[in-house]
Amino acid sequence: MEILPRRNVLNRPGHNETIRPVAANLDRVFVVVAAEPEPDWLLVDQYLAACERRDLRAAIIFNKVDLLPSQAVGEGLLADYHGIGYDSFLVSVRTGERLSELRKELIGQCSMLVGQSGVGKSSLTNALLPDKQLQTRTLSEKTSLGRHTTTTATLYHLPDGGDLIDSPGVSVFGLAEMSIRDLASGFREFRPWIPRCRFNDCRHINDKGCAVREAAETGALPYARYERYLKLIEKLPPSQRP
Ligand SMILES: Nc1nc2c(ncn2[C@@H]2O[C@H](COP(=O)(O)OP(=O)(O)OP(=O)(O)O)[C@@H](O)[C@H]2O)c(=O)[nH]1
Ligand SMILES: [Mg+2]
Ligand SMILES: [Zn+2]
Repeated sequence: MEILPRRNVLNRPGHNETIRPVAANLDRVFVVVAAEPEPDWLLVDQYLAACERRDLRAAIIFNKVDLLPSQAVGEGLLADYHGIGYDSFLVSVRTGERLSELRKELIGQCSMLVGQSGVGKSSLTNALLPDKQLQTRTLSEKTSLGRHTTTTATLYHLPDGGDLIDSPGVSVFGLAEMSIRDLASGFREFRPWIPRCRFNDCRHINDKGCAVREAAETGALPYARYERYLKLIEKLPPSQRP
């Protein structure tokens, strides 16, 4: 039997500091947010950086647009991400809005849904796989914060070809093995500026002559993303933060 090389592997920390593969040969990761619960943009940026680090294509799904006053509100919330080149899909599982567009994107690809609990990853998977009925939960049942209804990543074959992985999201994508340098290049809009920093080992925090910080301060980069970069640095384990 031939063992094909893995194109990319997503890891998460296992027990005893081991690293366990989550999914191999992924074509695209969809970071799912929703009108409810309120999007955790720090988490979104963490997922996106983890994808960039592994050369994984990423896109954003904004679910539950039926709960928004208008589509424009959703577009506005994603403006920074559009500006830096991430594709996005504003959908509603409840009304079926724009689901066919998403369905087309998934054909022949291996895609994975990640995102905080309750955004509707399993609901989306159900909607895209008519014969499956995965367990989803109602928001009123949301008593234990941080607990996921879906507990393991599971791969499903799509009817039109391709695979879809539903995941418990949060636990899958950590900052495992990321250095400050990885994190900075995981913010794709920083990349053109990084070589212009005065020092090679610039951390883009308070470093002298930092081009990234200056670009954020003058509005050449989305400032909110830069602020979240600073917050994510603080979340790195001390050993990854020399
Ligand atoms: N209003 C509205 N509610 C939705 C929509 N999609 C899903 N929901 C509801 O959101 C709740 C959570 O959905 P799930 O699919 O379980 O969320 P999940 O992302 O899989 O959550 P975990 O498995 O815990 O990570 C359920 O009550 C769904 O009915 C939508 O488009 N609009
Ligand atoms: Mg789920
Ligand atoms: Zn810098």
